[in-house]
Amino acid sequence: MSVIDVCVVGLGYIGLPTSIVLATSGTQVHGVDVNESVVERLEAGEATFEEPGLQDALNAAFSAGNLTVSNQLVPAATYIIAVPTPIDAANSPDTTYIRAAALEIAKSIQAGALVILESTSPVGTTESLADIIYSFREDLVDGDLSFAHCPERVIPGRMLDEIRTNDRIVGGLTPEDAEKAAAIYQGFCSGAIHLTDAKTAELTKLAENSFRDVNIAFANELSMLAEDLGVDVWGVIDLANKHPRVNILQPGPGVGGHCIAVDPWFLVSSAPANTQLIRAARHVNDSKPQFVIDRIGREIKSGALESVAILGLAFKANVDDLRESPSVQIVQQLATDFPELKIRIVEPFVTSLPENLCRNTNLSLESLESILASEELVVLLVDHDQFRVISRRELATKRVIDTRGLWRELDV
Ligand code: SAJ
Repeated sequence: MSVIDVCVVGLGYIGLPTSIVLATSGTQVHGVDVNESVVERLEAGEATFEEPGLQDALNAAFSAGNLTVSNQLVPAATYIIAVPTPIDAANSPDTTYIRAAALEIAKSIQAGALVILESTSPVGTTESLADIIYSFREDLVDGDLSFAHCPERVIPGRMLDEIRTNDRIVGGLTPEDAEKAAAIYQGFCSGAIHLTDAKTAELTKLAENSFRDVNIAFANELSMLAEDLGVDVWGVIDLANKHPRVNILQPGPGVGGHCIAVDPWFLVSSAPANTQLIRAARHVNDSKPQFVIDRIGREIKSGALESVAILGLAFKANVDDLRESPSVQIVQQLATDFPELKIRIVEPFVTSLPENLCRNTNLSLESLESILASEELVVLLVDHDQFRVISRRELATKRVIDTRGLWRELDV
C-alpha cells in the first residue's frame, strides 16, 4: 500500500498552517477535517481564517501539487494530530477529539509510522494516545510505532513566520521516537529543536501558557487596584518596567482565545493541591470583564446615556478570532443589563455579528467613522491597528474608556 509523507488530522488554526508549511517545503501532505465546510472551502482554494500570508501560502501549496484535503484519513508515514483540546463545564480537559483521531489513525496505520501530537494536552496524553492505537491493533507490537508530543507554539497574527522560526520542543515516548519526530521539524523549521521525553514536553507547553496567564493576571490585578487608588496604571507599568528586572505585561479587558484562558486549567485539574497561584490567576483574569462592565455601567448611568460605542470584538489585536473573547462577553452582558441601551460595535475584522450576539436587537455593527461622528461614550476593548490612528482631537469631546491603554500615547 502506498503511503503519503504526512497526514495532518485537524485543519484548524494550527493544522492548516502546519500542512501548508510542510507542503511548501516539499513534503506530500494530506490534510483531514471532519468539518465539511472547511474541506469544501479549502478544496475551492480558499483559506478558512484570516492570517497574514495564509492565502498566498495556501495557493503556493496547491500550485506545488503537494497538498490534498478531504474528510478521510489516508495511510501515512507520519500523522500529525492538531485537533482542539477544550475544557468542559467543570474546567476539566476534554480530550475527546484526540481519542477520536487516535481511533481513526488506528484503522490504517502501518508498522514503522510516527504519530505526532501537536495539540496542547494534559500530561500523559501522548502515552494514552499510543495505548489507544495499540489496543485497537493487535497485529502491532510495542515499538512498531513511534510517538511524540511536539506542542505548537505559534501566535495568531505571526503564525507562518513562527512555525518556520520558533524553537520546537520534541518529546518522544522513547529517545528514538524523539529523533524521528525531530527530522520532520528540521525539514521546515530554522529554530533549534530541543529533544526530550513526552511528559516533559507536555508540561513545558502547559507551563509556557500558564506563565503568560499568571503574568497577565498580575497586570490585570494591578490595573484594578490602581483604579481603586486613582492612579494611571499605564504610567505605573511604564515606570516599573524601567527597572532592569521588571517586565509587567499589559492589562486588558480579560484574557481570551483557546489557549491562555484554557490550558492552565489542565494543570489545575491534574494537580489541584499544588496549583494555587495558577488557579488564582485564572480567577483574576476571568474577573476582569465584569470589572470593565461595571465601569461602563457607571459611565452610562452618570451620563444617562442612550447608546455606547464598543471598539473591537476579537480576543486580541489584529485577528478575526472571536473565540472566548472577553469583548464578546462584555457586550453580551451589557446588552442584558441595559436592554434599552443601543450598543454600536466596530469590528473591522468581521462583516456580520457572531450568532451569539445576533439575538440581541439592541446591538449593531457600525463603521468607525459613524461612531466617531456621533457617539458620546467610546469603549476600546481591542487594540486593533485601525483604532490606533484615531487622534486625540477626535476623542476630546467624548467620554472614553480605554481598556488597553492604546490612546494614552496619541498626539493631539
Ligand atoms: N493579553 C493581555 N495582555 C498581554 C498579553 C495578552 O491582556 O500583555 C491577552 C490578549 O489580549 C488575549 C490573551 O491575553 O486576550 C491571549 O493572547 P496572547 O497573545 O497572550 O496569546 P495567544 O492565545 O494568542 O497565544 C498563546 C501564545 N503563548 C505564549 O505566548 C506563551 C502562543 O505562543 C501559543 O502558541 C498559543 O497561546 C497556543 O496556541 O497555545
